[in-house]
Amino acid sequence: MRFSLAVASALVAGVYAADHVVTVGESGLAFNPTSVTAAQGDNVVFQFRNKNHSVTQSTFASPCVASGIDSGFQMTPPNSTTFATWSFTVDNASTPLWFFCRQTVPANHCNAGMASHKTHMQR
Ligand SMILES: *[C@@H]1O[C@H](CO)[C@@H](O)[C@H](O)[C@H]1NC(C)=O
Ligand SMILES: *[C@@H]1O[C@H](CO)[C@@H](O)[C@H](O)[C@H]1NC(C)=O
Ligand SMILES: *[C@@H]1O[C@H](CO)[C@@H](O)[C@H](O)[C@H]1NC(C)=O
Ligand SMILES: [Cu+2]
Repeated sequence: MRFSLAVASALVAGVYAADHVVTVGESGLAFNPTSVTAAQGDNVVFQFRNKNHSVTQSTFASPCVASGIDSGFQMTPPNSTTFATWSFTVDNASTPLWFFCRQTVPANHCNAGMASHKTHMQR
């Protein structure tokens, strides 16, 4: 499972920052949505919906290798109605940023990604 972030534009003074909510593990081994285009100053909020996942920064070249910020593992029991969240503020103009889940037990979640991260590349 993979996730990417692109920055569209700098935050304009006087415009409120937006929250972009991304669910993790809501339906299988996936981020939803799989990519977000945000402005600098916006927050990206990951909501851990089920099982034991992480949100871990990587690179385009090595999409399943940790490099950068990391949520740590977040365990959500079955049928939970409350969810742990982890967020960061988009403050770096050098995007896109790439993220994956580094869970490998019982299976490698990054390798189980539904789509190639290349399809989410900002054009
Ligand atoms: C979540 O997964 C990690 C890595 O596999 C493991 O170390 C940790 O114990 C797990 N947490 C729970 C609560 O099962
Ligand atoms: C979760 O909810 C489903 C549907 O109500 C139920 O069948 C299942 O036993 C529940 N699982 C747990 C661990 O409570
Ligand atoms: C942005 O860059 C700063 C300084 O290099 C770093 O501390 C921070 O973790 C970065 N944030 C993201 C979301 O990559
Ligand atoms: Cu995972």
